[in-house]
Amino acid sequence: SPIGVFDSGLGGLTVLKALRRLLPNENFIFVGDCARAPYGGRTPEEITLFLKQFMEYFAQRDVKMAVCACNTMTSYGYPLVKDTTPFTLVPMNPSIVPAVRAAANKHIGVIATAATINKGLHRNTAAAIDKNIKVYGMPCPKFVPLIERGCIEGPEIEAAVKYYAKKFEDADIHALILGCTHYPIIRKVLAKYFGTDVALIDPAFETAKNAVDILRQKNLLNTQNHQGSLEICFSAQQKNTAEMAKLILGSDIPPITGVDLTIF
Ligand code: DGN
Repeated sequence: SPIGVFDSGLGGLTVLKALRRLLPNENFIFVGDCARAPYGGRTPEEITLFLKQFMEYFAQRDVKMAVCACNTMTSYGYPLVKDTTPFTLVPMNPSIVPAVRAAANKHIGVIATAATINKGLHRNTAAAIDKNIKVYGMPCPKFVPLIERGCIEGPEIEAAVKYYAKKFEDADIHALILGCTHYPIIRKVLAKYFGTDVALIDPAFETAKNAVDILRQKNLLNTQNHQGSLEICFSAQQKNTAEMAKLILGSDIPPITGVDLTIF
């Protein structure tokens, strides 16, 4: 059976990409809820409801695992539903460990949605690992709407990145966690304004590794030898959606289909 991967929008495709690289034989179903993105400014109740609707959808699709490719839903809905699904639900790994490894002074920046920063996903995980880690969290509400629109280079996104990078000026961070799955899409612009002394950490890799470990432990890895399939569904599409999906995945994509999550 397939593996579901889901996000509020296009961002989760960065996690799908990491998963497909590690698991080329698996069949994936990606669902992006573009109709209701961004989730970052929504209430905990709304975010939890949306996550539950994803769970109903994937239960109906009979997946063996679903990967929550969204830090916002990992922060809010995940703790409430994790033990209620008929399949394994994998949350985003906050990736504090690789960040600390890259930051000798233990000063780590986190950029994410307001919802994720407010919930303290990274701050709490860091405190549990090592009290000396300093986490500087910054909500970046300007990013997701721009990225969803395909505005991933040029003056508008540069101005937004410059604006948030400036807020880190006094923090002396040596690593920056991209705490929203949309942000690796603007990695080049982030690198330009945060500079070469700041390691950019993309949690997609740790998350994909977690998924592989769980599949292995549960003996759920697909042993067939041919290339796995890919299905991509969105609850809404813009003109540039297919183009963006192709750009993010770096490969040809199947025709994109529609999905209505509100019926669940
Ligand atoms: N990509 C999602 C995340 O990782 O938090 C959220 C994007 C959004 O809906 N604001």
